Amino acid sequence: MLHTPNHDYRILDAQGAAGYLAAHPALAAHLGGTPEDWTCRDVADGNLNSVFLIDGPQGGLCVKQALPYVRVFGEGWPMDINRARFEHAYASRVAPHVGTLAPRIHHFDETQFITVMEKLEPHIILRSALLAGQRLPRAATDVAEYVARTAFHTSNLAVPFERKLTDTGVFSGNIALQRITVDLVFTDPYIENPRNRALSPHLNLWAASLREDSALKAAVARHRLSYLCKAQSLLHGDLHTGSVMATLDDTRIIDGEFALVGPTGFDTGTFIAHYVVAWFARSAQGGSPQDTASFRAALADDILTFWNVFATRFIHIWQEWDVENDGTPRSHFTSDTDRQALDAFRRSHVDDILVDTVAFMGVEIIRRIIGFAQLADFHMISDEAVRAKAMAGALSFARSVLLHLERFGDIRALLDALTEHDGAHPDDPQTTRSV
Ligand code: SR1
Ligand code: MG
Repeated sequence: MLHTPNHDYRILDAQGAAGYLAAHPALAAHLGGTPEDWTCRDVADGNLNSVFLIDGPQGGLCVKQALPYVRVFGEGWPMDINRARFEHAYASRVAPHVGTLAPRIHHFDETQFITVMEKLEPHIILRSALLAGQRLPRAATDVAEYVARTAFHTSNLAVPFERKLTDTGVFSGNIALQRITVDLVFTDPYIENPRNRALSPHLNLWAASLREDSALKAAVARHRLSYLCKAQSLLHGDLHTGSVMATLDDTRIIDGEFALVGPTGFDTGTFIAHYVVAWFARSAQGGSPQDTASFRAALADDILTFWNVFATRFIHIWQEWDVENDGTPRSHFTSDTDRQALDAFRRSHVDDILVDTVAFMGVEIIRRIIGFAQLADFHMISDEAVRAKAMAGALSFARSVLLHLERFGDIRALLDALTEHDGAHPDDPQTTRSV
């Protein structure tokens, strides 16, 4: 029997979503006309929630409802519906800092776990754009700006620790979704678990080799602990290219339901991981060698831009921030020498975030190939042997960076390593082990 959160909770279908708006005059006014004039589409695309777009003569709205189970799996995998509250709390907490980089939220319903927000048009999901070979050149810059702002302003570098601990308290309640991340991202890919969906039989040897790789599991343990313990800033918590909607000149970050206070590099690393996946998948997606090379060069460029914009903006926002905080109290940095030391500390702090970024990127890539939550980037490759080869390259790259983090103190080193792993073989997980 379906476990629902309260007696009044009802799962919406497309018609129900329109009816819901009709029953809320302030929302209906956005659409104009009467419900008979409206059209409603079910556009659910992610793993967890229902999403509907409703259009009227004057405008459109997006209605999102948290289901009490994992949408793509079904009722056999219950999922805490309170994630909608955390998504709303996250959106509210970051709103003063991110401006138009997030959609406008019009309404949140705590009983129905419904969020009504601005309908983004003509935005498309960033992953879909990349899959279609379309470049949205602002996206990497805008997401970097978003992460720099949210990471800085929710950290001890910006606010008194009391404020930071209040956030930590609120988001530490988001237990169910942190459990998903701990299991699906950090644990399942390194054990036999029926949820895993590694491409069989092609990647059986790779999956076994990851399970048997003690050094890799120790590296992953280090970063799993960091995810659990390193309370640096409020994270989006699931910042992949499916959590970004963009046009050529506008970018919005959506879907903050996995929010937690954690290591800043988890957001930056997750985002870069999905560009790396797009890079490895590209050669097998059927374009000409020239098209593949130029799209890959663009993706590498976007990764570089993303990191450089993040690092520069994070430091700049910090330099401009003249408000008391408990991370770097103003009373300690009054002379020129103090300020130089502070600047050096800023740079080393961002260098530390890069190390975390690279590590979390590696972990995210592995889980997207071995674990439950797979990606269209690879699954659109119909020839499984070809798909496995692209996946093996990405796995080899990810394992290598996790085992040799000391090599990646510079983002360019990461980009250079991409090509070294492009030829990794599905049948021979050991060949590239030392690369
Ligand atoms: C059961 S949920 C699987 C994945 O979907 C979400 O987007 C998160 O990435 C999660 O790990
Ligand atoms: Mg999502």
